[in-house]
Amino acid sequence: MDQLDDILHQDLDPTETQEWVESLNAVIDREGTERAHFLLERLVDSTRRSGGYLPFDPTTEYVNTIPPHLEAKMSGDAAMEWRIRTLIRWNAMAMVVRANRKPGELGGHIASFASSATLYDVGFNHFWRAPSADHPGDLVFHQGHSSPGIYARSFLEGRIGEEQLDLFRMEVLGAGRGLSSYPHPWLMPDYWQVPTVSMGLGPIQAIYQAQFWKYLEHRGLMPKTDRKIWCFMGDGECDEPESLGAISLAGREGLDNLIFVINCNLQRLDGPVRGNGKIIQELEGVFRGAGWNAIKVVWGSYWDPLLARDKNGVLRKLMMETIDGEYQACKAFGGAYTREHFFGKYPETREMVANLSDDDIWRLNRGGHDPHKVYAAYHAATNTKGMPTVILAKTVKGYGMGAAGESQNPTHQQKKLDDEAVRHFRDRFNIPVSDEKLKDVPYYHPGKDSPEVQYMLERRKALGGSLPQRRRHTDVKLKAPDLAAFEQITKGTGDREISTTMALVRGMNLLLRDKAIGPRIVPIVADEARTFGMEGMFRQIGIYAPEGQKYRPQDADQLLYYREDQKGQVLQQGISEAGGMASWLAAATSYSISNQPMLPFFIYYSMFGFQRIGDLAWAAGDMRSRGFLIGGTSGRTTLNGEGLQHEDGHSHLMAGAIPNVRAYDPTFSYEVAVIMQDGTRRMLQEQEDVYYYITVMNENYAHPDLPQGVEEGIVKGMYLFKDAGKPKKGEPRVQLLGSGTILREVIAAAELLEKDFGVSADIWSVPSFIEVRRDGFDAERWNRLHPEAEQRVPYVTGLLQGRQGPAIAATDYVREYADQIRAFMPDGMHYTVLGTDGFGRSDTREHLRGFFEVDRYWIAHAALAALAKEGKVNAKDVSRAIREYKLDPEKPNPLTM
Ligand SMILES: Cc1ncc(C[n+]2csc(CCOP(=O)(O)OP(=O)(O)O)c2C)c(N)n1
Ligand SMILES: [Mg+2]
Repeated sequence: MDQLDDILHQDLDPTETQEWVESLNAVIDREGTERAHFLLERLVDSTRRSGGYLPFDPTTEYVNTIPPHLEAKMSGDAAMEWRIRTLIRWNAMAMVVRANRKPGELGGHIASFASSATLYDVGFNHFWRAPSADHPGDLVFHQGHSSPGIYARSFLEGRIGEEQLDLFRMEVLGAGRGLSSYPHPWLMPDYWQVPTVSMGLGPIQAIYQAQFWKYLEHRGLMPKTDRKIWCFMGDGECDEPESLGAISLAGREGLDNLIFVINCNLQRLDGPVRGNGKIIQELEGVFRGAGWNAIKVVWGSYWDPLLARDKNGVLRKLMMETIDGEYQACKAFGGAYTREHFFGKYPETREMVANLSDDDIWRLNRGGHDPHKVYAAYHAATNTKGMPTVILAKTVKGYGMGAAGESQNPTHQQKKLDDEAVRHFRDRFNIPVSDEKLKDVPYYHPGKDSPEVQYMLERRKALGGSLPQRRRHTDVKLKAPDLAAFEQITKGTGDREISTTMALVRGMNLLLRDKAIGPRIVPIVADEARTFGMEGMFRQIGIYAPEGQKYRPQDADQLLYYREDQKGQVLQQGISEAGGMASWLAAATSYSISNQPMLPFFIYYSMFGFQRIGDLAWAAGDMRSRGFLIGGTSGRTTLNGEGLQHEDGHSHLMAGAIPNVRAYDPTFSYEVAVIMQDGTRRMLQEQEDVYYYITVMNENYAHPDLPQGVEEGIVKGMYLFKDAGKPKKGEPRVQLLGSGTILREVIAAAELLEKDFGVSADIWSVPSFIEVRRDGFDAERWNRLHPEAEQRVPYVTGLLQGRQGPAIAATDYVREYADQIRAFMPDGMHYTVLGTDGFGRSDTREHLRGFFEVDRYWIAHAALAALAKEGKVNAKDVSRAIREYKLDPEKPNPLTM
């Protein structure tokens, strides 16, 4: 890069250069910039053909991308907007400072919004449309820790009262009226649409949301519109892999409904983002390389006259040479310092500011603080066709905070301004708060009839209403098909052996046939459709491709060829689970964001789910997502040949930590059917804010018919699969529990126990230990709080009460999974849990289940050991089982291997 800089910035023959530049300018004047571009490309081409090495230079000069004469002019009243912005700034600061003068260490941020206030204001005043009868509305991803500024605007608009501002970060006390620290739809379901404060999740979601909007349009579910997604993010946030990891998709698919606004205040939490470099240049290169329209808003209008006088380019050269650490120091140390250390570097630039006072130099503003420059950039972005836009806006962190925070390294954490700093803030922005009142840092509202508020409201009215706002329910009414519609999978398979994955895919196909719901099914894969037997969908409903299929697929002569289509329904996200998940999130919140209820199924290797994209799954709960996540080839021993990094024995525990996830590990196809039907009903028909996690397996076996009356038990997480009847006198009895494929080992263990030891067993299928656990803890809590009322019996306690013998559970998951319900065993019933603790490895299923001690022999042995403890069988019987079933007592614990 340094070498390239040298080549590009050393002028060996300035006169010759000047002649070329003049010729080019003549072309621009006469025929326009397109013609000039054409000529330049030809010259580059010609140089390359002659053997010249022209490395790609992805960056442009360190000045605004839009030259002053091409700036769209702002239509509003700039003075009024400045005034409004100062009030927003003040109130945002006041809410954080007031919160932190109370006991409790509530935290909050001032400096970030201080740097981005203008970027938000111009959007709110001129660009962002709320949903209305005429427009579906734009979607704004706010930088999470800038939320005080957004609340402050709502306060002026009259949507949030003073007492509510004082409930910032006090949501328990606020009881529904508190203001959440960051954007959280879960906590403020009428206000925030997307959680963003986990850095990187906003940008990746914005990209897939934009793709999903195009998908809805191409598939005819929504009319084509000019609605836009605006994603605000920090320059430091760009370091997260999620932030930039999917930008090439946006470039490739030409997502012109997407605008990133990167607030480049050159600082993150600890210090400079690129002290030794230039973050704006770096990002410009990255985004341009990925096919984005990059608009730099580096300098404010006060620089225009200086730049206009920079005929020999020395100022531009200086701007380019100066690194971010130095730019930060200029803002931290003021005008005199800037004159000396910046302009003073070259005689030409020193001379340029000779007539300016130190204060004038200090006022030379950065682009992101100049509403005119920001407006021009937003205008250009919204009018860009065929590509996404990134706006790189240079700002000052802690703008207006003076010595308390402006461009200071620790400013991100500054939340307790002292009286002097508050006074400075007031004076800097001319806030009408008297000296006496200053110590309380009071909020300031100019009154609802004031010109400021009237102006704001008028602007918002013209743009369709206030923002942010969130839709809780869609008005599209849908009815879930009855269970009868799933007959194909509630009926047994006879001798035919299938996997639960096949059952699930059949279930999806049945839903696809439903006239109303069918088009709303969104199958999403991360390059694993074939793994899960979904390739039939390629042909049948097509793979979404915005450009259609411009080539003849290799397998065109096959029945199930790889069919890409503009109207395709399957979202094939390539090898990106984060992308698949972000895509799923867009579909799963479409009921709210686009008033279009959709039912997404994202199917993936379960190991690459909650573990890999866990933070997006957590955000999914926050966002009140509705849809199915399908953990394919799940279980530590069921996916037999893939080893340690594929064999999942714990995703259910992670799923179970998310409050609104309903997680199931079904064994039989009818269980899959009941869960799918129930989920479709709850999410699409009843519009409950829950989402489902279903693990499915690739092990083939025969499936029985749906037994009578077990539907409710399946949904609640446990039902009696086989009743051994009343025990005969003296016959030992056990209660066997299991889920997923290991339930089949449990069933086989019951046969062994009967045949080899005369022990009978009731068998319980437990498709969700999580649901059973939740019910149990809920009942327990209620009972503690209502000591004199009739006590609730936890569901599992009720089922097992009166049954005889110890209980033994086995699953293909770590022991904690089935152990979750231990507390709710009826009094006196011992509970033994088997599970697959330890790292997976490759071998046959049979060997793996022996290794992890969850096969039929280990289960039967555990049952005998439990009976022996109760004195129902002899220790010798347990030894006989160890001998006859060839269990090695000296085998090391698989946890340690
Ligand atoms: C995944 C994640 N890691 C860390 C944080 C903590 N954090 C909050 S803001 C911040 C600094 C952000 O810097 P930048 O993106 O430049 O935003 P700015 O405040 O400068 O606008 C950090 C590290 C977070 N919110 N999310
Ligand atoms: Mg920053």
